[in-house]
Amino acid sequence: MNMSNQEITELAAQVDGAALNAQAIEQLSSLGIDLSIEQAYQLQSLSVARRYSRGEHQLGVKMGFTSRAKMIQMGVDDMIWGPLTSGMFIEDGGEMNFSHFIHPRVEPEIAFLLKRPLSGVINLAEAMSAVEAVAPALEVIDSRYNNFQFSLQDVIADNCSSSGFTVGAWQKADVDISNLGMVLEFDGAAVQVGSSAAILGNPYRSLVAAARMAGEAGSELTAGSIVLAGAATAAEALRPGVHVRVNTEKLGVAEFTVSQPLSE
Ligand code: OOG
Ligand code: MG
Repeated sequence: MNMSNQEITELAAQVDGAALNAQAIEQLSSLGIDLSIEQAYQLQSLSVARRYSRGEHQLGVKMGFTSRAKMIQMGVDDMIWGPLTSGMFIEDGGEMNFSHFIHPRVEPEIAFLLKRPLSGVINLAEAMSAVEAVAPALEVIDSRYNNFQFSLQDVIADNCSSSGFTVGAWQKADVDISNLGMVLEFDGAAVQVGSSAAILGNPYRSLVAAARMAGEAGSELTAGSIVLAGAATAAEALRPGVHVRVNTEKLGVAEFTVSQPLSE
């Protein structure tokens, strides 16, 4: 679609405003805005730049739609990626403020901590050798669009629904993480059960893909940054007061509690 930079900048302000005010907006695609994938990423960068101008900084990146469970749940079948910022960080064992979200969901993930930068086409062994540590993780996604529905371009423009994440204790990267049981619990009861193998057959493949996407975007995954590999199961809707925990075989747990209504 023929769109000026100014139009894309204005859309970025709208998507960012929806996140900031926890107020859903109409899907861009249903407003007749037909973005290319490239324009959608341009919009994403401009919207995240607004977060940086408010004092947030980048902590890493997240991959999305790296499992069939997620692709099927959302009706999308391409991998996506976007930045994770300091404003999204939820301390392990801490509280997530429900009032800052629209219709948040949570999903079980694996996090990587990089000790070396990565960019471009790499193999599995190269990805593994760049990892300092791995951890069980939770991602909170909160689409800024009505009814949590979107096209591929819509969700890319909305920074891949990124809105929160928690990382459990870092573990040495020498654990074989290709097929670990992962249980997502609400108040101690399992709500999603899966395996890390659901993430592209091995979560390290997600890191390979993230490096490729960084290369294509002319950027890199930096040393010291976090990469979330993508959810192993479908996401679960959050509600006030619930205690959320992921228990991952060999890696342990990551957890947070959702605030009660009206708490600030
Ligand atoms: C988009 C984000 C997808 C994942 O782990 O697959 C994602 C969404 O489902 O709203 O984070
Ligand atoms: Mg995710």
